[in-house]
Amino acid sequence: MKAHDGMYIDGAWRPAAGADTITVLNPADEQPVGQVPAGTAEDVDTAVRAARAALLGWAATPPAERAALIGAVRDRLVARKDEVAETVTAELGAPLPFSQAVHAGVPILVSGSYAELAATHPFQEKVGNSTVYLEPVGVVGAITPWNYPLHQIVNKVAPALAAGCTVVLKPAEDTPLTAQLFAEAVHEAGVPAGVFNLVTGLGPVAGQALAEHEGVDLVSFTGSTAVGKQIGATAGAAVKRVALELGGKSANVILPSADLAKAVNVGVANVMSNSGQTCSAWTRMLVHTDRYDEAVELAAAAAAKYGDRIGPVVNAKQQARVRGYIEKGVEEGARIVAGGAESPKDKDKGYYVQPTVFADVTPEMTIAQEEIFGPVVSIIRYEDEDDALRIANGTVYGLAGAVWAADDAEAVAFARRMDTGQVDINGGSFNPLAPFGGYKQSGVGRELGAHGLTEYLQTKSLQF
Ligand code: TXE
Repeated sequence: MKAHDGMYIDGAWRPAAGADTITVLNPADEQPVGQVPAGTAEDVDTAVRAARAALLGWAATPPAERAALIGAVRDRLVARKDEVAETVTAELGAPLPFSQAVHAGVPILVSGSYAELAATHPFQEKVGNSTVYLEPVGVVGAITPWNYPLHQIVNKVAPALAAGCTVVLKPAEDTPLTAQLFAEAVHEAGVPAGVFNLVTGLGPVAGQALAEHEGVDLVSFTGSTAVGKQIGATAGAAVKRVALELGGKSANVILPSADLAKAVNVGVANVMSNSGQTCSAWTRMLVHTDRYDEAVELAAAAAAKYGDRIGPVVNAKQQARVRGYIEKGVEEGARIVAGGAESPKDKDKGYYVQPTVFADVTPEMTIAQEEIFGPVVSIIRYEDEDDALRIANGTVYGLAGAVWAADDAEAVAFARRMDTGQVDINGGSFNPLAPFGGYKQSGVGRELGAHGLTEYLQTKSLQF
């Protein structure tokens, strides 16, 4: 894989301040696929200064021009779609068709939506005798995870640029090659120097330096709840804006009137997708006691079909973590009906985990409370709707979820009582304009659509 040995700062690839590097491994065969520089606080400082210097000019650029440049970035992603997919597959291990459709396809949709929104969003409004201007927050420090390497970047960079902010991105150390490809796309699109900057590096070094930098006005972070809390505390102490997209433990609530087979099959597919490394994954399947056994059987059969179709998890640490949760589930009395903690039989290399389904899971078990971030479904029994609601809302998280019922109205009535930011009704389908983000400890702020753009704006009102 092609890799740059520098940082993309102020419109050019520049040597890193230090000599340390990060070797990127392909999780499917554990072989190196590239090497990137491990940035330091000095690199972060250079990048933030470049972003600050570019801010006034970019903020003053008419929204239509900003929109055209975001559209040009999108066009470069379209032109290089195969390369994006191959790069994500190399560093995340995702099967190529999934990388094509989702890892490359979705960011194209999202950047396209921001090209349109940047041109049409009302950056000014009249309120009585006042004019309210929606102005860019300033320099954005974006810190992204590896699970959707390009999607997570575009979710932050596209609305930030649409708003008139400039950006310093610190991508995950597991997937920096996709971030370098994105920087190339930004460069080829003709986005002015300093508007977008990339510093690759380790979280506690480059990430922390970015989150703590005085020249950063807003930190937008997606990742673990533990690091999110730390970043939130740092931002709070500095009275700095922060957006946090953290973990989830979403409930897939199958009401008694639902088409059970469909709800179970789509539910299992939802968790197995991306090897379970999706923050919004419906990892808890809630089924009425009368249909519980039937659901368990259907889920076990569905998971078995995924055996050789899912990719590995991202790294050895994540593999050990997911296996640890599977072992914990057994220890606490849940029953494995598909998969298990052992490596899949046909894989002697790569960080693979078997698609796993647990039955007899009770709401307080560790596997029903903590984010596993692997291909593991926990099936929980409920007695009636109130019980289902209590279980659905009974974790510290509230990111996403699903409700299935014979008609949408019944599902909607239940969804309105859930403490969660996004619910798919009878299957749903991805909408790049719908706000995405968490209730409770799943985060602060929203991504996507006009709500996602608003995160990067601050208001100024002039009274007449
Ligand atoms: O996350 P980290 P990890 C969850 C998921 C997963 C767990 C651990 O449950 O199993 O988190 O994953 C940067 N200051 N999610 O360890 O460490 C880091 O370099 C500033 C959910 O990979 O939070 C990377 O760029 N930055 C999730 C980013 O934070 C720091 C997606 C995420 O890494 C930092 C990923 C620090 N001190 C994991 N430490 C989701 N919400 O989608 C690390 N980073």
